[in-house]
Amino acid sequence: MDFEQELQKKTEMVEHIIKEYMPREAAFQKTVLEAMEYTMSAGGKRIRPVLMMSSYELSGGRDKLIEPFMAAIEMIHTYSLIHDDLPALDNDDYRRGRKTAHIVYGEAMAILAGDSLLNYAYETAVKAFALLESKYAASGAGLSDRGAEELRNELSERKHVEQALAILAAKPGIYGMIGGQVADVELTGSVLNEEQLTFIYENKTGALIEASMLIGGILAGADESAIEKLQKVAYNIGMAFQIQDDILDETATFEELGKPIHSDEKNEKVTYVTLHGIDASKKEAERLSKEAVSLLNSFGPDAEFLTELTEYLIHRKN
Ligand code: GRG
Repeated sequence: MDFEQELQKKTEMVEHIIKEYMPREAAFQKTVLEAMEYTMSAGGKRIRPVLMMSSYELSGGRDKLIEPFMAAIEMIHTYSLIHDDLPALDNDDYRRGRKTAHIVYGEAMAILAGDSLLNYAYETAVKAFALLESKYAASGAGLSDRGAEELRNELSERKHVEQALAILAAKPGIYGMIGGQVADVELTGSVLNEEQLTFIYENKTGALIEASMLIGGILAGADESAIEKLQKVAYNIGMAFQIQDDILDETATFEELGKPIHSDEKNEKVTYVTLHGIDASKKEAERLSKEAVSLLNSFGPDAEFLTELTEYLIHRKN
């Protein structure tokens, strides 16, 4: 497998799916749709939907049921970036190589665009039920003619969608991403201990990565032990991803990142890098990533893409 080619193919599929699911019709709310589209279409690595699709495929998933969830997780991630850049939070002027939403559309509209993306993510994800309905309606027969096995399959797939929705609701919330962000905001400027830093990373960054991989596994019908392994892999990827983000904030250029560098220093943020230095941070990202790879190896050769993606993420330059 040519990893770079496969990543590009998957990222293009994600772009296509996002386009398909973004809202189009607008009356007097036209400006907020433009602001949503502005930040969504600015690119970004699309790591969360790629991770979701890859863990779905690894778990044997083969149909379109995953697609509304892939679009939804990127909408939630993009909302978090729009809000994170606001003057009340990081007050950043650039993101994904463009002026941030509040610079272009004003603060009020950027807040509303973030809110709208969060809300629309759920409007999008519930479309998975409609996909299921047409899948089973297309299989032909009326209710009375349907075999017990087909009914069981439909019920089981509905259950998976419900479980995936519960994760999509919980992980971005107070026991996930927002919880981490609250601690990050409140503890900014103070010297963090290891427990506080871990809490922030697990939640602020890790929660959406975990949600992505869990939803992939659940929608494909993976068993409990596979789901448990996927969760551990996602945990390690999330922690390593944030440490690499900290490293890049110190070592990359504005052009590479498409957003300001040294923003942690500007915002007086204590990070893994400020606590342990660059070398130790690189070692920790390697360690977390190796652990994830060894868990992925237990899935066999089908995990090749995810394995390479895990390694790629800690060596990325943006
Ligand atoms: C509700 C006011 C309010 C704020 C919430 C929850 C939140 C804002 C922000 C937290 C999320 C955050 C910015 C976490 C950092 C995670 C991280 C490393 C983001 C960058 O992700 P990439 O590198 O970005 O995947 P691209 O642009 O590639 O998608």
